[in-house]
Amino acid sequence: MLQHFSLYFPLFSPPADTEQTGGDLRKVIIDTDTGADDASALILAVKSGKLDILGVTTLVGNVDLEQSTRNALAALETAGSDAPVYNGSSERYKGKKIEAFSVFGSDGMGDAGIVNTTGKAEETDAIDFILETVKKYPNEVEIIALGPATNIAKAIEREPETMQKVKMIWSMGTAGFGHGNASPVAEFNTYADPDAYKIMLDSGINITMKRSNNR
Ligand SMILES: [Ca+2]
Repeated sequence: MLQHFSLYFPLFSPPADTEQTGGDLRKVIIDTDTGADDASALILAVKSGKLDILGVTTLVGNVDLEQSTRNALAALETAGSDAPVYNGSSERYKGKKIEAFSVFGSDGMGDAGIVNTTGKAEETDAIDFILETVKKYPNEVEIIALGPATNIAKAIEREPETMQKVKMIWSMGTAGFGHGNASPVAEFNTYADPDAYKIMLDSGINITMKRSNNR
């Protein structure tokens, strides 16, 4: 069920009374179509010291899947994290191709030549990883969704009961009541795969939306 609708950013500013310490790190999966904004979020997530990043799952969105994975690996490497990265969806939930839509250059990182990672994604598929991890830590895992909801929708389709054990999905999605960035009214992550976003919203999983602060 939709718990909150919030109109502020960033994702990683917890309320003052929920600061985490020591071994009390929040278990998270970060789901990302990694362009420069998501790369910044990954670095902030690592450097916050508040999160146990169990894995990073990638998908097409701002860039294609291969570039998304490469950028995620580079961001984690830059931040000094060895969190594993898993390849996810290369097309929409219903099989249509998502046209990569980057406002950050052809590599999603400003074409600055800074993506030089030697790291590699894990062999395990992102959907398998999400489901295995939620089963391993029932009602403990939070998913930070920074891209289209395609991976999450596929996980819900495959094992809806398992996904009910996700503690919270933090979704960077929708334009709230403001202007969109993909159309005058639509925000990119919802616009890119609306069927997947609907499945996520209708799933009954606890969701907090954090709109993109575009305007
Ligand atoms: Ca994104």
